[in-house]
Amino acid sequence: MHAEIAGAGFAGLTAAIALRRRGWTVRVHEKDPELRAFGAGIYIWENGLRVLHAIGAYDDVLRGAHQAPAYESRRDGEMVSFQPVNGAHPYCVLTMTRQHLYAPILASAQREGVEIVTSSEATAAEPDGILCLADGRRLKADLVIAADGVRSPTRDSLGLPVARRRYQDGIIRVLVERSGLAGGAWDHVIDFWAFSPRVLRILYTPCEDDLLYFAMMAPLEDAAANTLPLDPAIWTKAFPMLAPAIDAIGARGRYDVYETTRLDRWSVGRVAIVGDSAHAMPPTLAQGAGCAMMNALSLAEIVSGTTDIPDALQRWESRERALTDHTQARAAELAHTRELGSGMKWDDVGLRAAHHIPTGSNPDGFARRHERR
Ligand code: FAD
Ligand code: 5PR
Repeated sequence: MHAEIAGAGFAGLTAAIALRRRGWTVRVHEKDPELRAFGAGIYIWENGLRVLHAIGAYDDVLRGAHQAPAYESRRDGEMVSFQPVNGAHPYCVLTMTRQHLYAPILASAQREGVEIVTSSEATAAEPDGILCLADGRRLKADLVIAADGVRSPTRDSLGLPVARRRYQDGIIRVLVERSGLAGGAWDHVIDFWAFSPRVLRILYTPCEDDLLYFAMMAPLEDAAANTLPLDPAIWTKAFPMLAPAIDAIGARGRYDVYETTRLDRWSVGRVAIVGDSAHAMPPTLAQGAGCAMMNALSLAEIVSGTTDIPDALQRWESRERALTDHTQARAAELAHTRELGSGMKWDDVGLRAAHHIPTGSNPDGFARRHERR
């Protein structure tokens, strides 16, 4: 059995590795000339770690990723929630740069013999198992996977109705040196909110290699706070304790608005749509990549051992969709209400995905490692 995959992101590579491990030949097409993750930092909860374990990337991701002892939220200087995480605690979440997550997944794909073609842009897919490329070639496969992200041309070529949303709030994301913010509470994830005199937020995230990931949010109408290069005076006034790191940001940083998608169905014939191309969600629960990787692994598991691919793809969707829809809906609600400003809610409603055992993973083979760096 052979698969052609559009997109070498977290979803495309996860599907590729999982299919190879189940005996498929796999070719992945990446439109960019280079294989690397772009963007700043990322959170991976236990569900994502279980997928990484199932695709042979867990040990390398664990090594050097940050294991925060606690996740806290502070509003106008007051602590509004505090949750010990990692170690022996029921919640497990690692934080890292995106490249730290991407490199071991890519290395595993290469070890497994996944063929990856760079500067290879997919333009369309056809239900009987054809992937069309920008250079005019038409590649035939038993399974075609559209894993080409939120603006997926491969998905769009199928003519499915796509519900898209662009959110009001944008966010500046940046990696910055720790600049002395180390030890004690500085090793925690801290969601800093200021509501008065001005609404501003910095989600403070320690990563590996003594880097911090800052996600900096201001209301859209606050043009001064949303302009790059950012004005350190605005942010240090609200968060004076972060001044050493804010002052080190300089010209770095990227501004993005949240974009989301929702489909009526995740497959047409032999074409599966997976990851952000099917279900991009606001980052408020930090589950976009987690759900993308879970669904990619599950896809490989469910299509293996059958020859009726279209039927298997429908079974895949029936099995996985409810959890993804639930997570996407809750993430959207949090993005609307700014509820996180009153503290993260540590309940099963928001964190159901984090505790899910992904289809295709080995529930007994995965052991959380408790050692700290
Ligand atoms: P992508 O990562 O977008 O990968 C798609 C790939 O396809 C890319 O390599 C792209 O170059 C390639 N491509 C595009 N078009 C083509 C084409 N035509 N042909 C070939 N290749 C193509 N998730 C978490 O789990 N935890 C977090 O902490 C988290 N934080 C986030 C913070 C923000 C601000 C945002 C916006 C998102 C966050 N996410 C987080 C979500 C996460 O980034 C995405 O869900 C995840 O990257 C989706 O993976 P993907 O492989 O589906 O898509
Ligand atoms: N959580 C994470 C995150 O990166 C963001 C949010 C929540 C991990 C933004 O980037 O609330 O927007 C958020």
